[in-house]
Parts: sequence; structure tokens; C-alpha cells
Amino acid sequence: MPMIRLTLLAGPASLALAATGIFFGWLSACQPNRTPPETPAASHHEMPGHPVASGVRQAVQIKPGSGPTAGMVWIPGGTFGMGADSDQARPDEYPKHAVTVDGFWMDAHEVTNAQFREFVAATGYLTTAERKPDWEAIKQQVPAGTPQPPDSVLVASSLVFTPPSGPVPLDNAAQWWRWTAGANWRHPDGPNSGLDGKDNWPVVQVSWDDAVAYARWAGKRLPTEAEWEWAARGGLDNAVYPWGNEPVDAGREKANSWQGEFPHHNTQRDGYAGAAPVKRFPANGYGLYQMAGNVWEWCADWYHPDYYRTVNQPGGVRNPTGPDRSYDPQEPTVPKRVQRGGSFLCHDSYCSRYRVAARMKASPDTGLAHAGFRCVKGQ
Ligand SMILES: [Ca+2]
Ligand SMILES: [Cu+2]
Repeated sequence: MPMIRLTLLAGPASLALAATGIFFGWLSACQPNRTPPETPAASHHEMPGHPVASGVRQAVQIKPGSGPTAGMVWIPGGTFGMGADSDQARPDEYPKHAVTVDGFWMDAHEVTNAQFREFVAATGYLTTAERKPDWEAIKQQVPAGTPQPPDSVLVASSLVFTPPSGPVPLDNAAQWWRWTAGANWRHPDGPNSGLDGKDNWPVVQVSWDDAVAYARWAGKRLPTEAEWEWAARGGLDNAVYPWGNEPVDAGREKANSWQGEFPHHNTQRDGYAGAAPVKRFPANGYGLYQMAGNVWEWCADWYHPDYYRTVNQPGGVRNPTGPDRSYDPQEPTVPKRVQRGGSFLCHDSYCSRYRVAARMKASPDTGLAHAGFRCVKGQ
């Protein structure tokens, strides 16, 4: 089984570090599955007051919005076990802990190119990837004394997935991710790519800042990480995926992921090498499409691998909004926000990040060819 190292995470700050040879944490995001040594995978069975049955669907009726909530579905409030549900879980998914969230509206699908175009047309907004990286701002995020990267790196750019023609060692994602001048939401795969016929595809190459700007304009906000996970579970208790526990490649197609050998050969069994239209695969129990696979989705929260430990308590925690400050041991100087849901580059044998509990992080200025977002709105 090939080891697959994909996804990633790098904004200008991470790139500056890489370009100047400081270190390459920016390329290490999706790592192999492994069971954390200190916490047994079944620990959630001990969580007080929570049903342990896995994949049991609660009675849920899909409730679509209208007017200001058109295109959204109602996510009823409730209490659930947040975190690890399988032996593929990583340390940052532990401990599984009780979380209560109030009800909210959520976009039924990822924000599309057509929707984002409307926002840009109305506001003249310029996304992060369309602006020249600001070295003065980047300097605040990198270790003191980091030299300024060459001018050739500090141009409006974004990260494009560029598969090699054959197998390559999987220890260096620079072999398939390219910092590409002219790549942005209008040109997701580089300057020669476009959005013709892709109105209903998810907008990508948007930073966290871009996503927040869109959400404000739309009268919405980004979901908290807890809201996102509760919604992704779609009314199922302790299931691994939005559809239950059946592996992603078993049975009928359920999500857009990577099939074949990464990063050079994608069998496209699900029909897509890149992103898919936002409603291409069946919705989960709440009527949410593609909470697993397709593109990563930004959440509001800062990322911290130990956050669950800090909020875990017998009575549970209500409407958690994430830690006050972020920390990523792989890149301690770069603040990062949470991303959820996995992407078309995630593969079951490696990262399996389309699991509902899987967590990802990227600096708020990062745009990627496989990352977008969706919004929520209070009652
Ligand atoms: Ca695919
Ligand atoms: Cu992945």
C-alpha cells in the first residue's frame, strides 16, 4: 500500500520559511494514520451519559431554509461525543468528549464559484492569493532572523496540485504542490485554468480571511469546529463518516476522494480527479452535501492539538469556540485555523481525513486548490 502524504497547508509565512530553507513543516500536514499510544480507541465508550451505539440514526427531518436562510438546512441542537471514532484517529482527536451545541442554519453545500463571484462583484473584494504577499506581515509569524525570501517567491500566488508523471518518494510534498503565480479562485489550477462550466463547483484558493469576508457580506459566519463536526455527523451517533461506518470505497459512491496510487495515478472511480460539483454525492441526514471529501472547509476556531483536553469535563461543554490562541507543534510560530472534512486528495490508506472527527489546520492566509468553506447562521 503506497504511503500517501497530501493535503497541506501553506500560506505565505510557511512558504517564506520553506523558500529560505528554515524548515519544511508546511509540507507535512496529512500524515499517516496511527493510533495514539496513550488513549485507547474505545475510550468514548466510557463517556458518561452518552449512547455508545455507533451509526444509530436519530430521528431527523431535513428542514430547508428560505429567505435569508435559503440554501441552508436547519441543524438541530444537541449533545454528542466529539472526537475520535476509529483506530485511524490521531492524537488531536482525543479525548472524545461531550459537547452540546445550540441549533443553527448551515449552507447545504460548499460556497460555489457562482456565489463567490456575486460577493466579489458586489464588493470588489480582492482575495489573499490575488495580492502580493506582504513581507512585513509575514515577518510577524516567522522566527526572528528569518531572511526575506527572494522576490520571485513574493508574488501573488497560490498552491496548485501538480501530479508527477510517475511514482515519487512520498516524503516531500513539494513534488506535487507548486506555489504558482497567477493561481487564485478564478484560476484554481494556475493562470491557464478557469471556471467555465464550474458555477456549481466549490470555490477554492480562498484563505480563511477571504472566507470570513464572504460570510460577513452574506450575513453569516463560519461554523465553529464543534458545530461543523456535529453537523457532519448528520444525526448518527459515534459513526466514522457522515454516512455511517461503511468504508469510503465500499458499496455505492459516497464522497469524492483519491483512488489509486498517490500522487501520480488517480483511477477516478468516483468520477473526479479534482473537485466535484457541490451536490454530486448524496447528502447526510441533515441534508448537508459533501461534509466528507471534495474540498476542505474552513472553521472559525484556532487550531490547538490539546484543545479537547482543556474543555473535557463530566458535564460536557456548551458551544465551545476553540482555544484563545493557536498552536501547531509542526510549525510553532505560524498561527493556524481549523479545516475540516478532507478533500479529493485524501486516501483511505493514508490520512482518511474525511472522517467526521478528523482535524486539519492551515494559516489564515493559506489558499489551496482543494480548500473552500461553507457558512452558518444563528436562529
Ligand atoms: Ca476523486
Ligand atoms: Cu488528506
